[in-house]
Amino acid sequence: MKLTDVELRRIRLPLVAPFRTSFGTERSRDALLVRVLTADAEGWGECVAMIDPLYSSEYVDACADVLRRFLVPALAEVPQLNGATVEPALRKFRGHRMAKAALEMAVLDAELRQRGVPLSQELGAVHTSVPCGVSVGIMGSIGELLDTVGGYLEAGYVRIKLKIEPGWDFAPVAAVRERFGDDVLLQVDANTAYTLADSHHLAGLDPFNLLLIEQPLDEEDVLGHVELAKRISTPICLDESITSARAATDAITLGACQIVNIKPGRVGGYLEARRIHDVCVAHGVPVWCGGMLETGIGRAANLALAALPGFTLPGDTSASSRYYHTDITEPFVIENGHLSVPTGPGIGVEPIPDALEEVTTSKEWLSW
Ligand code: NPG
Repeated sequence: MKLTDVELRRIRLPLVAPFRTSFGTERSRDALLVRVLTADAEGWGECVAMIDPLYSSEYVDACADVLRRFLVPALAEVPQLNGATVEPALRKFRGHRMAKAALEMAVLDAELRQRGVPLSQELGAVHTSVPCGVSVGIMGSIGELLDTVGGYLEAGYVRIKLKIEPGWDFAPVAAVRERFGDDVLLQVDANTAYTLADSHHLAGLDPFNLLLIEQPLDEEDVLGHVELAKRISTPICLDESITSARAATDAITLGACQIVNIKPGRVGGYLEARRIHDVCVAHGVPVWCGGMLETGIGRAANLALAALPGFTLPGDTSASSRYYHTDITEPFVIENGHLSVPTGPGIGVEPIPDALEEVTTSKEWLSW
């Protein structure tokens, strides 16, 4: 394969409700889509970067810039292009994993469509459906939180993740346990909002039998997590800190985490995500698939990944209706607490042209 054309498309989808985390509030999803054309195939990728560099250093304008100026021109030089040759061709450019991941996803989609192979099969999936967890933002009141969690449980979600920050941690967890009982699979996500000095406070969550606490400390504070793990009994899961298979190996070996959240965008693509899965399986560390408020494009690919055997915990792969009134693909619908893994070639879904146009804010064909 060789690249013939690449389109960068910006879209904006309003969220069904604002989503507040310890680092900010998302009201709409301003995403970047990458569409690649080769002589025989078309492929789509979704970049998970947000509008501001608050979750990580990447942000959507910077991703578009690095794709336009460096990544796509470098890839256009590769004669034997396929999913596996993307990462080696882009390795000389430091960082920019979310931008690289979007481009790799589009090339992989094009390659697999041409070969007639579903992404799930290519990655080594063993399940045809995936259990759905849901991530619940920080709310204005406990009452609002309990109504929201109750609605998700009624809809069939099998695991609840509460976003926490100092001042919104113990009380929401206690309220959810009190209202919905000890059987609900419950976990919390701090998005780096605490320091090691909070370890005594975080130990206060131990009696609630949480599945895990996600990324309590700064992303670079790996040794802080090692120390925290000795002071609390809730298992620690890392998200922001795990940027590669090497970072995963180091964190696990040091004892910084007992569980890993895998987000393909954060680690540079689905192939590195699979390597992290393999590292975790080799160390007996459970993994689950995170989410970045993806449209149906990214969601389809995440479901393929989440169907691998090491994904033994429910992920943030929720139904389309949890995010958007209208998605740009056929919506993913929760059934008996699960979403079906797409079966078509490549990522197995395509944007619906009218729905895509409706939310498009800009489009650009690249030249090189
Ligand atoms: O369901 O896609 C989803 C969102 C899951 O909580 C979620 N994502 O830190 O993991 C995270 C968080 C996030 C949301 C990160 C928005 C960045 C932006």
